[in-house]
Amino acid sequence: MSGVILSPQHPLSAGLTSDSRLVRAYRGERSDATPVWFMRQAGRSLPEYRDLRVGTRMLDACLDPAMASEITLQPVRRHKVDAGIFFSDIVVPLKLVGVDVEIQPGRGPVFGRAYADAAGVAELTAIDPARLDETSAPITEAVARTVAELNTTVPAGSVSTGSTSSGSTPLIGFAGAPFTLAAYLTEGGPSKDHLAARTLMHADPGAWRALMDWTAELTGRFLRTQVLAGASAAQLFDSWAGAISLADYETHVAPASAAALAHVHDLAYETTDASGAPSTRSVPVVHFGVGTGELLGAMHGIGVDTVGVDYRIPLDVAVQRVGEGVPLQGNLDPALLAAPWPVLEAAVRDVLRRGEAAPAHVFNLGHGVPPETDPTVLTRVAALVHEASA
Ligand code: 1CP
Repeated sequence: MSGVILSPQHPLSAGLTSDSRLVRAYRGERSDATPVWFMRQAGRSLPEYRDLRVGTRMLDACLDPAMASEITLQPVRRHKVDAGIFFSDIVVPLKLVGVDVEIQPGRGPVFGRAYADAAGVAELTAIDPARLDETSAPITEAVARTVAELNTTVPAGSVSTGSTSSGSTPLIGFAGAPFTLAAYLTEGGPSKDHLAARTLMHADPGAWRALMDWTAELTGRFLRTQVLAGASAAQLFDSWAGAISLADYETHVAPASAAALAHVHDLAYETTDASGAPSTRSVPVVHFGVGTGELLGAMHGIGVDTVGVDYRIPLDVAVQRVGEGVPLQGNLDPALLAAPWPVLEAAVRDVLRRGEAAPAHVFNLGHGVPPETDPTVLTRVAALVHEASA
């Protein structure tokens, strides 16, 4: 793909987010404090979210630009985190091209059927992923509204620690990686061990390849849409990649993840470097999965700037697996959010200390915020991260 320069109004091009703590960390620079955001920071842990969602189904909320935007902003205002993550779901692009999928409360994405064999895959891949470009207006609008709000009302570094960062809080766009989407598509819904996907990749490598190629094209377009509309970084969630071996990851998964990311790798913005000379930078990309200790090097190898680490591996060990010079994101065990404050505080400080082994660190959890989390604890953790790292 040939390079595309983001519009001058894009927050990265306009200089609003290019020197934010988050974007600087994603390019390997440390700033006045370690940036922090939480996976699943929007959602059920927030009473204001539960109020807003009453009577609206999950996917309807995702496709209502005003609602999706408001839900995205809620945790940014409340916790003073250094990024918003776009409120959506990894199955939204499937819904937008006409796949029969809903999100069942307490369960997750459920499909009208399972796409577990060649016939199922043929039916699915008969849909043209380019259809997304005709149906993605609610995504573009929700991102644009969110970014406009972040630019005007939620300045970056609005913390009490004497911040020197300026501009506005960046929005992170995200998409599901092909394997994680395939884990749902082949089962027809959530599963524990993702057996159907692991079977198909060996039982019918041709059908698997077709499924992965199609999914990469669709999810890559979804990610690109968010960046073009104003997201300042992109995160690819391969949440369930930890279910497979390194060999299977390299052969049957990594090429499709790389193909998905090709949809954003060509997007760039113009800026000036430290000496004032003009330079072009690409949009930062983060890659995360759960239980991926064995895969971290390979997950970095598909061409990402920052690797997200789950809570099973200390960050200083992750540095050795990913290779030095790579910024890391993570990795407080979400279970600790319910522990007594002294225990939690010690764990936060430990994560920060181990994160010093990387050139830059974005503090996060090792997976999503549990729905029953006390939101005041998250606010306190965000403040502690800023204070302790300043
Ligand atoms: O009604 C509800 O509140 C439904 C719960 C919910 C929410 C709030 C689901 C269903 N998705 C979401 C939003 C969502 N999904 C976000 C929001 C932004 C934020 O972080 O604040 C994000 C990033 C996702 C991405 C997502 N969806 C992933 C990857 C991230 C991860 O947590 O690993 C995955 C695996 C999904 C599938 C999914 N959607 C919903 C659920 C409960 C699940 C997991 C189901 C399972 O266990 O397999």
